[in-house]
Amino acid sequence: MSAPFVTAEIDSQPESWLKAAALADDLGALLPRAGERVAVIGCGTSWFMAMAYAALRERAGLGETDAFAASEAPRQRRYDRVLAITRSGTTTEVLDLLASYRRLGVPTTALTGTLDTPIHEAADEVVPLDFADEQSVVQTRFATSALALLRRHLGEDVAPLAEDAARALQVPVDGYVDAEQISFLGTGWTVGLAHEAALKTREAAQFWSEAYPAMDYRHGPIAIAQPGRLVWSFGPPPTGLADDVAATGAALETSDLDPLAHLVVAQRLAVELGRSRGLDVDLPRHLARAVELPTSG
Ligand code: F1P
Repeated sequence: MSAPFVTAEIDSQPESWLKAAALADDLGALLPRAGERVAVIGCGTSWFMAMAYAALRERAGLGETDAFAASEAPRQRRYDRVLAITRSGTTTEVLDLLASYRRLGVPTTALTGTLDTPIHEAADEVVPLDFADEQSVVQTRFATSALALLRRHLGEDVAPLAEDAARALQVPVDGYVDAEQISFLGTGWTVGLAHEAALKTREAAQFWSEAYPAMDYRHGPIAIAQPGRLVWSFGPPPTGLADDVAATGAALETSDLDPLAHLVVAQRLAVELGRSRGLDVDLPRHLARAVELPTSG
């Protein structure tokens, strides 16, 4: 079996994050300004990056920031700005929602992986991350590069994150390939990463995974934990959770890497799980590069 596209795309993330950070320095004026009330929207992976950024921006004290799946965003709210994340630039729900906000007079900015797609008309401002676009249907590099760009815009230094991503490419994942199930957990901005990691294993490997805010895991989902299953924490687990997981017999994965780099490890595990099942990890069943729906008119 030849190496899938997604493997090269995962491996290129350290470099791609640095390029994204440089773009934030160049085009930062197009991104949400301090104090603006912002909604961040996307679908699938892009929605999960929106969740992560919204929590980080609000934590940084830069303004109220909501995140929505594009299909669920409240179309009547007069946000100061709407930020859309879409690799393809053609996702129907995103284009549709931006048209609604245009009618309301809400300014919009899009982060996209393409140069010549409908998003360039649908959004008022576009930040193109075409260097991070991908051949695999399964998103990895575009999503994490978009988040690296946004973290840079929040004032973070991306160089140490890129170094962590390079370390993440060396972490062995074969020890987890036999896991029967994984519950991914996060806190604050890493809840979005947990959802993204779980989506990766479902897309690339048809693997049973779930995702929760770490503090909510004890409110029911822990009933799934047992020997042979794995609990994966993005960021340190809340007090007492490691003991609670140990008591179930499930294994617990934690890391001292930046959580975005820890997501790179989860991406690699998703690919290994898919390959161990003989799947085409670049082209999951029932999925296309973008969901383009007939418009209701
Ligand atoms: C987002 C998305 C992906 C998903 C699939 C279909 O598209 O939902 O998250 O993995 O490939 O598209 P986009 O709006 O970011 O292009």
